[in-house]
Amino acid sequence: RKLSIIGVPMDLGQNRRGVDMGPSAIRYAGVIERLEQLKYDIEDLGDLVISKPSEETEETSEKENLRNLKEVREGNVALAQKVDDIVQEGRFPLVLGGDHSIAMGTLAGISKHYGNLGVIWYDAHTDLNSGETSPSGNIHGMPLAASIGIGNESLTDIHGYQPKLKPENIVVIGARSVDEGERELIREKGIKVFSMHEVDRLGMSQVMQDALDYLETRKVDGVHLSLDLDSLDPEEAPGVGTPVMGGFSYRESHLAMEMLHDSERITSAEFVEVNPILDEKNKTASMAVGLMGSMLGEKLT
Ligand code: DIR
Ligand code: MN
Ligand code: MN
Ligand code: MN
Repeated sequence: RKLSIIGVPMDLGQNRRGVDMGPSAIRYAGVIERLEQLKYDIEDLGDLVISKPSEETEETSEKENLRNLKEVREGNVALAQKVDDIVQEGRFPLVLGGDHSIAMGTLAGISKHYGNLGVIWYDAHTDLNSGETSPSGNIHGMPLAASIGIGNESLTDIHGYQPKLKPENIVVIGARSVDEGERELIREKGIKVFSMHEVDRLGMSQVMQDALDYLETRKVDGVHLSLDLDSLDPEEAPGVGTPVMGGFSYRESHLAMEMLHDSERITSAEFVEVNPILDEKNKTASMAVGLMGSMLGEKLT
C-alpha cells in the first residue's frame, strides 16, 4: 500500500492567519510515524510553496468578492499537478491543509483519473458559495461550488478542465452553518446533505451507511474524503478558523472513519483547516492524525 503525503501551507482562502501552519502541526503530531505503523510505504513530498499576496490582489479581491484570487489559484494549480502525479504513480494522495480552498487543487488532480468520482465532504459548512453569494469573500467557502463548475473561471478551470464533480456524486456530512445562496444551490442541484439534524436522529452509523449506499447507487469509481476539522465540535477541536457549536464528537468521527476504511471505497483524502495558533496543545492536529489512522485501517485488535 503506497501513500504520498503533501502539505499545503495555504491561508489565503480566509482571513485568519495560522492555518498555513497546519501541515507543520500535523507532522509534529506524528502523522508519518502513525501511518508507518500501518505498514504503508510512505513518501513525504514536503510542503508546497505558497506565494504572498501582492498589492494588485487587494483590488480584485474587492471587485470580485474573491479574496486573494490570484494566489489561491496559483497554489491550487501547483497542487493539482502534484496530486495528478501521485495518482498517476498508483499511490494514495493524502493532502494536509491549509485552508479548505485547497480542495479545488486536490480534486482537479484526482478527478481526471476517474470517470465518475464521488466525494464525502465532512464539514460544518457546505462550501458552495461563489463570489456572487459569499457573505465573506473567502474562497475557502467556495471549493465545492468551484468543483461543480460554479463561480469565477480562474477557480473552476484549474488544471484545464471542468467540472471536476457531478453535483449528484457529492455527499455532505455534518453541515450546520449554511448560507442562503448555498441553500438555493443545494436545492437546485439536488446535492445530498446529511446535516447535524440527520446525525442526531439516525446516529452516525446509519448516516455513514446511507452515505456509502447513496454513492454506490451513483456507481462512483472512486471516493475522495475532504475532511474539514471544523466538522468536529469546537470543544474537542478548537484549533480551527470558523468554529460552529454543536459538532461531531471525537468518537463519532472515529466511527465514521472506521466505516469509511471498512467500505474499501476511499481512494484519496485531505484534512484541512487545522490552525495551531487557535489550538490548545496541538490537540486539533492530534485529532486529525487519529482520524487519518482510523480512515487508513488502524484497529485495536
Ligand atoms: C462561510 C464560512 N460559509 C463563508 N465557510 C467556511 O465564508 O463562505 N467553510 N468556514 O469551511
Ligand atoms: Mn470547509
Ligand atoms: Mn468548515
Ligand atoms: Mn475506534
